[in-house]
Amino acid sequence: MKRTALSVGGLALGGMIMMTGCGGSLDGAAADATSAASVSLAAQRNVMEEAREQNSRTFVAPDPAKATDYEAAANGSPGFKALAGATVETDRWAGVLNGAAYRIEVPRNWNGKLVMYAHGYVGTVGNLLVTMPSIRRHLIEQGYAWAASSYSKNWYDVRAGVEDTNALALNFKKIAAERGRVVRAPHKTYIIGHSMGGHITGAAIEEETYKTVVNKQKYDGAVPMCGVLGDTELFDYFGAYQMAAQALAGYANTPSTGFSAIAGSVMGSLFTTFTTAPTDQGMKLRQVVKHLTGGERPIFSEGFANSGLQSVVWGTFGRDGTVNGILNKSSVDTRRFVYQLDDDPGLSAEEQTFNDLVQDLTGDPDANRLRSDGLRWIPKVNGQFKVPVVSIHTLGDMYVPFSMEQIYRRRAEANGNGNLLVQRAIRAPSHCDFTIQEQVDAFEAMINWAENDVKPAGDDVVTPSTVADSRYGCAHTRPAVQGVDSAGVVATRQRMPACS
Ligand SMILES: [Ca+2]
Repeated sequence: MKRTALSVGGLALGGMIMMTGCGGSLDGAAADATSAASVSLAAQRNVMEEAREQNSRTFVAPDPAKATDYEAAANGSPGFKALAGATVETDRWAGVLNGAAYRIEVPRNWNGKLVMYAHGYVGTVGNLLVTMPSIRRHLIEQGYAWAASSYSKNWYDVRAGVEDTNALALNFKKIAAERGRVVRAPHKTYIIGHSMGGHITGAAIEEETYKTVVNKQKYDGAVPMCGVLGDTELFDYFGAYQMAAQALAGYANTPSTGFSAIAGSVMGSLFTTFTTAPTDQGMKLRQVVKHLTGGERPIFSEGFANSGLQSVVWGTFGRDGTVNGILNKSSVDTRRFVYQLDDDPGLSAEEQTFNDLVQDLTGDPDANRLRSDGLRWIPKVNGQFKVPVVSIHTLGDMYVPFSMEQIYRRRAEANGNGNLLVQRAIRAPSHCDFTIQEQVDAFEAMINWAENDVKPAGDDVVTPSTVADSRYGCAHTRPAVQGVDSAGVVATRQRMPACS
């Protein structure tokens, strides 16, 4: 057994995920990223609200002049270098807004539309990080301006991410003027993001967000990619996975927060090599995880065997349910899960026994309640939105699993908004490991829908027989291209089962 997972035991939501498309840091400085008037209002309201560990953490915005691609903008203010080989000229500005670093790029022949980019989780570190959109070349060559915030806080602070991204959008015209370029306000503003940034993207367009956020920004369309679209249900999944794993290894009654003491033994019981060679008990875990993550489907096998990403998932085990101090109490609730050891949706006697054996985790129903001082600590993706959404998700993602899309679908349908949501399954085995073309296709599909009322094609993510088809995901999966996509994505895609 390789004990690679043990070395990441201390990582937060996933630790440092530096995969294609999952940019840097995240978290934001929520309520304090605002106009003076709304700040003071928030401060007044804040008196009645409890504090939390995240509030006391401090963060450092990077100095734009120290970036490896630093280049002064035309008027001498901080900027960054042009994209190599870009066919259009742009203005590029870097700076700090309300404690969050940002980058903005505006083509000289700007089309009047702004795309906000929300990056993924950076980790439990103090240094903030700005990440540029993976489809930067496409955006600027099509005339779009883009802007990206580091957010003013790290950790899993979606509240800060939404506030700081909105604040940057609201300040776009003002920043341009300060840099010597007079622009009109964007006539369309869109939002796209990866992973935790997909959560931010989904949350940013929610009615509850418009009502409770301090920095109020409306969006005309959204593209969440590999997004945490089930919001806190992601942490329920981690909890269920852990409790099933330890039960299969003979530790059903060990407290969830006691995992570090049994981690090695659990892994040794379930794998001869983590996670590519499961034992008989490990094969049962594989079934459990398959159904927790979206059901029988192509690329699940490759995803389960992706030991690097699985190590990140196992690194979340043993937590106390507060998402590392984002909440004050645990929100994790596993009671609704039915653990499947086979592909029959019914419960066999063995499954019944197993479900009785696995410990339930029960969170505090108020752990992530509505607040009077702004967004919830973990903003919700309720499925209450009024703009077109095109989401993409890889089928083999064990970290932010495909089931997030199924949850989003059900929530949108429950609120009568299923007609505004198009989802696309991508045949890849990791987290956010999309090709550039898949991301460009999703973006253009959303734009054409928002602006020309042409609803794009998508995949049914909830019908089990459809999702289980061996060709599921072929419709929107696009080949990796050498020199365009990362070497890792190019290599990985060659190992995926062909669609033809
Ligand atoms: Ca069954």
